[in-house]
Amino acid sequence: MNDGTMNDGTGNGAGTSDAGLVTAAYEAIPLPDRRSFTDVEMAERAAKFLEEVKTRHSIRDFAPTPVPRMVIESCILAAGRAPSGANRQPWHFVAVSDPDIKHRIRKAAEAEERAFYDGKAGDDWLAALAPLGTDDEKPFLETAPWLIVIFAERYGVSADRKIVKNYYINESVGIATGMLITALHCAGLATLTHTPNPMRFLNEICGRPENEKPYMILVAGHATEDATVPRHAKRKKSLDEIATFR
Ligand code: IYR
Repeated sequence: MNDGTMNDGTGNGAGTSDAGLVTAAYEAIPLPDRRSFTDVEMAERAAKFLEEVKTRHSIRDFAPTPVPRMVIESCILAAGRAPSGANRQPWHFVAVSDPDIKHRIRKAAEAEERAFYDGKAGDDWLAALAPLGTDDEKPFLETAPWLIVIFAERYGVSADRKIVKNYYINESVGIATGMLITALHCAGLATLTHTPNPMRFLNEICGRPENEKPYMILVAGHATEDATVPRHAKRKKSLDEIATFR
């Protein structure tokens, strides 16, 4: 049975060990944490959050300044509150601060990126990336204090070693990743999403099983004093372009 340990924020129990997550029966409980705000309060809160996320910028110039593990733990727990298909929580986060592991990730990632920028990407893709100024050198993979390697659990394995299907895996892990980025930003950290495809090398380096597929590396830390961002990245679409109200 699910004894509630899934929800105590300890991060234990997902996937392989907690059969209750897979077999629990329906049981309704009163809505926890009910909150109610006036329309004015909601508008203020929404506007305040918008201002907060407007100050999020993907950066590539990371300072070596350490960041306490506790901060990363809270942000990962926040990501773990994301909704997921059948509440399977099909994600695993490997938070790397070890310089040797970061070095190995950098070397392997740069090998993939060299192939990408040397032709694998194709002309259209390289043209699309030109205004971002990216290349195959990824020093931030060693400079930044934390690399959070996000894995998508393609299927679970129950305590009795049976395969357990997961649902809407990409959607679920995408939402959790968005929440992680937002949590890190709200904590005061800068991030970069990095996808040195193919990323299978990350299983070996991070010691993750083959039922988990590397989804993304999220680089996290502080920006250097002279950090820059590409102007292109700050051209955000207007509300009219991204939304229709009917
Ligand atoms: N993974 C490569 C290429 C890259 C691809 C996209 I789409 C970007 O928005 C940025 C980079 C790299 O990290 O350089």
